[in-house]
Amino acid sequence: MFKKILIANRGEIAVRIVRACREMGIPTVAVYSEADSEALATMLADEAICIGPAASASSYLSPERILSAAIAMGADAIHPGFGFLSENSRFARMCEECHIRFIGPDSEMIARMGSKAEAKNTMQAAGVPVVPGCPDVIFDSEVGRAEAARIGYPVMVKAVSGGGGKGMRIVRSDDEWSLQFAAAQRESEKAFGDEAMYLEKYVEHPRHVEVQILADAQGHVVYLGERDCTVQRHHQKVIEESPCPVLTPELRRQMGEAAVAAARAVGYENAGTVEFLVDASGAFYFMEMNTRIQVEHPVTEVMTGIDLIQAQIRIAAGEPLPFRQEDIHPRGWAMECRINAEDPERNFMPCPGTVTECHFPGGMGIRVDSAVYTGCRIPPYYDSMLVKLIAHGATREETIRRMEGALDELVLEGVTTNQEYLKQILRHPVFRAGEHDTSFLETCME
Ligand code: MV4
Repeated sequence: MFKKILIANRGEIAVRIVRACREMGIPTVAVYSEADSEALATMLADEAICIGPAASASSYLSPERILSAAIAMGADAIHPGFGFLSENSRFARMCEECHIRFIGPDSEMIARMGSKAEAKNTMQAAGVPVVPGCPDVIFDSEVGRAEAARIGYPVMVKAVSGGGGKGMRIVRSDDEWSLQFAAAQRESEKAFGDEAMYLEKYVEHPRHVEVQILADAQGHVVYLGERDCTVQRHHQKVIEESPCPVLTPELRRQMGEAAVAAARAVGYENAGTVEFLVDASGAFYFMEMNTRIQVEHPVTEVMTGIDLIQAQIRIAAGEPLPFRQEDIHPRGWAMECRINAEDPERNFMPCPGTVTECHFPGGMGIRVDSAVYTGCRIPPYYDSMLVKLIAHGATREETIRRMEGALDELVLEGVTTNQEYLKQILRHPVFRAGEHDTSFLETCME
């Protein structure tokens, strides 16, 4: 097992990783920027080291600074968490070259899944359902226009280097083609320095359903059920739940097996998430594979009783999975709400500040993942997520009621949050019926 793990992240996920390591008896090093010197993770980790100024580019996003810290502190592994360097294949390769274990898949796998067009073609070849489209990468607008006509409008233009909605446009007719293609390509060039695009049929009113998988170095692959992340705003997830309210047991098994086939096809190792779109008829299509631990991983943890961070660490250390598919029995219903320091009344503008008063809910089936404490400062430089509330119950209704109680009980003073907005979503009849699609927040929460 590793002798010391450096946590290349901040906020609640850094705290989450410290806790997993502590349980495993592995010493931890927290890294922090000048804006995070009083962060909870720096206090809970065994050691902490400042890696630079507040700006992410010169701290949490700097491979050189993080690797220097790991070498200086004698860490033999790095957990990247999510965001920041977690899906940066160059960083993973630098770790490999320095003989420091990157806790995740290897750098080639990250690069391979990072190319969304290549990932899609690989999955199609492995027999995983994909959205009909064009297998070729498109640079030229007029080449794309001809392909769009062949596929049939509406189509979706996506950035090969994209993901999470950046560099993506719906095109509804040939008249719109030039404008939308140019806009998507420009956005991709700006965000990823890559003008490569791909094209597929647009799926109307889909749900976002993702399957969590674990794969060890010995070639065992299991799925741990799905998470429905359909409640999103501008590609930011707001509420996630498991199981997906519209899947039949048969569809669930098919998607789980498709996710396992996807992982096997590429020789995947470590934790991964296979993202699907599910249309109104129940047809599902591979979208992307995320090679990191995800924000919403606790939903799967409370459903299965499996500690995903601990599993990631053990897999990276070469240990085989201690369970097989038939040992995994997701139980009940789970839901996560993301509490952000933002103002829904002011177009969800981020609201950094000092948390002057803080009380977390508890009781049956409630878990709180957070790095917030009374008196802590929320810096303006990073993501605005403050708290993840996770509720677990026997049924969807019981879980929603527990979540409503937790949202009532949660106190965060000094900063504006989306707490009330979340309560409104939970009360909405369309959400309550589980009948929402990805346009729910825009169409129902105006
Ligand atoms: C789509 C789609 C419809 N048709 N692809 C958004 C993020 C990226 N992972 C995939 N996304 C979409 N791809 C086709 N061919 C609709 C979306 C989409 C979406 C997906 C999941 C959750 C919310 C969404 C909101 C808008 C669009």
